[in-house]
Amino acid sequence: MMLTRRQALATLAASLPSTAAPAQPNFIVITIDDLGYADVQPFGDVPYTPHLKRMAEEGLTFTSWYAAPVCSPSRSALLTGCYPRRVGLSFGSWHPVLMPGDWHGLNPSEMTVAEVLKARGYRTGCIGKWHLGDQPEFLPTRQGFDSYFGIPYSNDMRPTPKPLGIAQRPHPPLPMVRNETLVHEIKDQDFLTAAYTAEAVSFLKENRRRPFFLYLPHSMVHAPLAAGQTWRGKTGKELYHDSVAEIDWSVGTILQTLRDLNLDKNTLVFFMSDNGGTPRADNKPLRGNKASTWEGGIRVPALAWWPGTVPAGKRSQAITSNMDILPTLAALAGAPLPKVRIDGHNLSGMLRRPTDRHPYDAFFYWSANKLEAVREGDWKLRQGELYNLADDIGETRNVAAQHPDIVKRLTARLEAHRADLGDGDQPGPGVRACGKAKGPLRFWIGRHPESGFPPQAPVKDVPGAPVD
Ligand SMILES: [Ca+2]
Repeated sequence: MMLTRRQALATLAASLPSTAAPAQPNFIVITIDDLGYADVQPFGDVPYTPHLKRMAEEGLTFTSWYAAPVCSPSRSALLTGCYPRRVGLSFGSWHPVLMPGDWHGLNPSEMTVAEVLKARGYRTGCIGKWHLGDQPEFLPTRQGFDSYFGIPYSNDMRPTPKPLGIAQRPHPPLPMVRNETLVHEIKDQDFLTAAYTAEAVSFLKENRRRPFFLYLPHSMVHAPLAAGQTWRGKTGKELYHDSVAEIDWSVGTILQTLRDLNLDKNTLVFFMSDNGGTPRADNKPLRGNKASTWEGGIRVPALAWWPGTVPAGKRSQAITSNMDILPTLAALAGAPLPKVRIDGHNLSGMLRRPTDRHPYDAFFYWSANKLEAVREGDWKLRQGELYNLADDIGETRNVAAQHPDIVKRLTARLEAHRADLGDGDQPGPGVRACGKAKGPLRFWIGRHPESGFPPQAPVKDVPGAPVD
């Protein structure tokens, strides 16, 4: 019997194992700004995050997922697969994170995960907070994203009655940008989470018939806090929790859209925070908050969901990180890695067969330009103090005196990392330069104060001033 080409292909398709993952799965990475470790289920015992609870029940929960202590470094790690220090973004041009009108940004020569996937034919979209440079050459549309909608930096970088806040100088009005065009001056942020969610749903519907990568970095739950009218008062607690509940709704809406479009079996979704929670968050049982290298500053809630491929209801204690996104998605898409050195690991095997085996021999904690800590297995050496995170997740008992051999080994780890990336003001040979804008520098709204920029006297370590 002669088969037509179509029949032959249908026969071949039918003979393939039905459990095989699709050749080019879709990817969604959702990050929440400043979400604390126990602010959502299954990490914390709260009643108002049912969608994340279900996502965890249907997917994989990472209990030792690491980001970076603050926004811009964390985002650089996620998009490049590198320690922020390696790509020159462990610190901004004069502040721990990038500012409006900043002359620094993620170097356009870095290959982002969006560029890796775009080269494999993926449609790529970024919706939300960018924060890797707001000058034209640094925008998402110049870093591999076909489309962008959102605020190009942090939602607190706006005019305030007392402009002596985080930046020690006034900010321009907060812009909403579509691709490379200003579309709106944001005054009230209550609409933000709903607007990003609606954009994401549109993106999924538009691209349902081709492989896509959606990066959705929410602006919430970073202060100034906001929530849509239907969410205000919903939890019976402070606005912060209402905002968390709305984020949960957003995640639920995205997963339901995938089910409705029959894309759920063909789409890997990651959920995580971009750094530890602020004092307003619940970071239990971790010590410390955002901007520190205690676990509470950098270890974040994270989930992976891909029904039929990622087994349901599993947990992993393995050391995993934002830096793993690029190598993992590249592997799943069959895309080559960037030619430069990266630090993340391919988790595609672990997604199918969850394990507690650490992909990292050692994981390093940078606080801005300072290398402050290293973790190897259950051991963490921080500023000369040794903690066993398996026995003492809250980092309450320094056991350095009892384990000089382990202190010595982890100190050697730190020295090896220093030999690669340097420390403080001394970059090592493995550091690549961040991007520097050619200028003239601009604000999205209003005139850039060229005369005062970059500031003659860098502002550092303002006592009491929140970072980011
Ligand atoms: Ca953040």
